[in-house]
Amino acid sequence: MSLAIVLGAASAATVQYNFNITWVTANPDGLHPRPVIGINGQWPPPVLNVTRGDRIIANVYNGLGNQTTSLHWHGIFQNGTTHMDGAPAVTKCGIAPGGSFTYNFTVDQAGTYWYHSHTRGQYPDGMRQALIVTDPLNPYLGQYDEEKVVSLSDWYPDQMPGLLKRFISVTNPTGAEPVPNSALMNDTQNLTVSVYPGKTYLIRLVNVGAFASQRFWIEGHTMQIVEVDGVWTNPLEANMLYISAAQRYSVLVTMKNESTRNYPMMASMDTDLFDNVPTSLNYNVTGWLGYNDDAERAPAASIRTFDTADDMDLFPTDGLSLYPEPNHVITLDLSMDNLGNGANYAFFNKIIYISPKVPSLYTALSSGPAATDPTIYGRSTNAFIIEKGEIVDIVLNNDDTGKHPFHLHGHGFQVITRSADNAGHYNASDKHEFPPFVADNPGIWLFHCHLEWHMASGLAATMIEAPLPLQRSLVIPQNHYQACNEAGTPTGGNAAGNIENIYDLSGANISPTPLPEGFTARGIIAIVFSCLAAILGLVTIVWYGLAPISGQGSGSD
Ligand SMILES: *[C@@H]1O[C@H](CO)[C@@H](O)[C@H](O)[C@H]1NC(C)=O
Ligand SMILES: *[C@@H]1O[C@H](CO)[C@@H](O)[C@H](O)[C@H]1NC(C)=O
Ligand SMILES: *[C@@H]1O[C@H](CO)[C@@H](O)[C@H](O)[C@H]1NC(C)=O
Ligand SMILES: *[C@@H]1O[C@H](CO)[C@@H](O)[C@H](O)[C@H]1NC(C)=O
Ligand SMILES: *[C@@H]1O[C@H](CO)[C@@H](O)[C@H](O)[C@H]1NC(C)=O
Ligand SMILES: *[C@@H]1O[C@H](CO)[C@@H](O)[C@H](O)[C@H]1NC(C)=O
Ligand SMILES: [Cu+2]
Repeated sequence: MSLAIVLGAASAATVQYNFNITWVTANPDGLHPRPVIGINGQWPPPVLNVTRGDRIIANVYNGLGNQTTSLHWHGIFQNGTTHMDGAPAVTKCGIAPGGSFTYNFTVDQAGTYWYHSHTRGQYPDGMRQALIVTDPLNPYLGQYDEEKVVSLSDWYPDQMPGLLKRFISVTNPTGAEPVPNSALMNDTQNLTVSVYPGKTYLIRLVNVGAFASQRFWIEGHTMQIVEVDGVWTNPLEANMLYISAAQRYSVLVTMKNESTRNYPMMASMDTDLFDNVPTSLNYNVTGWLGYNDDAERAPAASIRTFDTADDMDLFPTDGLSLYPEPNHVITLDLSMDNLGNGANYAFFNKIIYISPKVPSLYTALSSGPAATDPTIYGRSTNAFIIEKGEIVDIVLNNDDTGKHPFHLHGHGFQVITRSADNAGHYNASDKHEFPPFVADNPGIWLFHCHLEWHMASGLAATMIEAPLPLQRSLVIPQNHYQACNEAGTPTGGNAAGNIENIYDLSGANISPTPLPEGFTARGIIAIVFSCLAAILGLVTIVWYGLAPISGQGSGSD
């Protein structure tokens, strides 16, 4: 073991990337060519491969022209480098069009990760791809022949800015999320993954989608789950996986000994999340394990019930024991509701996240002793101060009817138990039903729903971890401040950018006002729909009125 550690350390390298982020055209589902965000003229963006211990230096140039951008390294803890986490308004400024930014950090973890834009609504427009960190101490080394990386995703025909405008709008008072047009497997459909009989593969699966959870299975083959979200697990046999947006699994799959046929490999989006399922929607995507180029690639057999493995049954191979009793409990009640503008939003404790004028990290660094007062970060960042070394429990009470996959930057958590559906709020006299983590990583870390729609409608909170030690240890490189200047973002003061009086939050970005007293969401819905009906009625009349008069044809079907 010590030899492996020495070898691991000896092989630590600096891996440099030069990324020019630009619009390119792609048509991964074969339905509509559309502008997507690519890297160096390429889409899909490249899968990145590094080894544990490596330093990544990514020089990013924003060549989009019309949007700011950013890169977040999803699942990488950024221990000691919170400023490289890539979340605009949290730990840095967005990279303005024509601007550049250098990410520089070491990766002291291994497993299946991904990188994506963390700018509002941007990753579903294409800026997302797998990041694989090879482990010199891989417990499964020698038990497989080769690795394969396969991403899963939902796909929209339209660009996010327009979709977001319609989603968070008085015309969508129920907050119905846009339903994707297609499912993708490795950013295409009808993918063939060439395999050799008798071999065992480690397949790394990443759901890089905006919204849909995916079920994944391979006909005629069972899988052994060996990794979830960067944590090696004891093998768990599974016929089918359930992979939420942003989640990752690695599975070992042993091939058959004969190569007479090819086997469908399926992903199916969980339509429970969709408010309506258009009849034209193919929510499945098929690929194949390709044993034989001359054999047919038959369609998948239809499955009646989805029997997915439960990630609560997974155990880490490192045997990490349960953290001790918490010293800090953060309770977050999740709800969906309308605000005074009639649009539907997502709340933690009745607060929707709104980006502050100053990135929260720069507020922490520039506010001296006041950095431990959550109010200076602005009410709408939903800030929680965490002290160094605390064991923190997050109690998440889901008062919404939907499922939400949560992501915490900077930490992994121990998920101890999960309540049954509709079990109500956590009851403190029941034991542990919430994920603890150890505050061993000073930084500013977002905790948010990874459904991009809900992130945009406010479902996020900010963990301000050990701000005073951070003030002593962190040095922000000059090019980070330059990015702020290019984006016109202030780099000091409270959430409102006030420096003189750090407690004066006048001018801060604030949430829309609540619904007027006595006004209910139901009322808004009724008004909106009667208005819509009236408008539709008028449009129909006008349309008929404008139609040329002809003997036959129009309206016959
Ligand atoms: C995949 O195959 C199906 C069935 O032949 C076809 O309808 C679909 O357009 C194909 N997708 C792509 C991206 O080529
Ligand atoms: C990356 O960070 C390391 C450690 O702080 C520093 O020594 C190095 O000069 C940095 N490299 C670049 C290109 O910024
Ligand atoms: C999936 O796509 C990525 C990027 O395009 C590629 O590197 C990888 O090899 C593909 N995986 C398979 C199994 O074809
Ligand atoms: C394939 O052949 C190997 C070696 O003969 C054997 O150990 C294994 O059980 C066979 N696998 C299957 C699925 O039959
Ligand atoms: C998708 O796959 C499932 C599982 O096989 C099947 O029940 C369903 O009918 C398929 N849906 C479509 C639209 O093909
Ligand atoms: C919490 O659980 C205890 C013990 O089971 C029970 O007595 C109590 O009524 C519960 N409280 C709530 C608010 O449900
Ligand atoms: Cu959500």
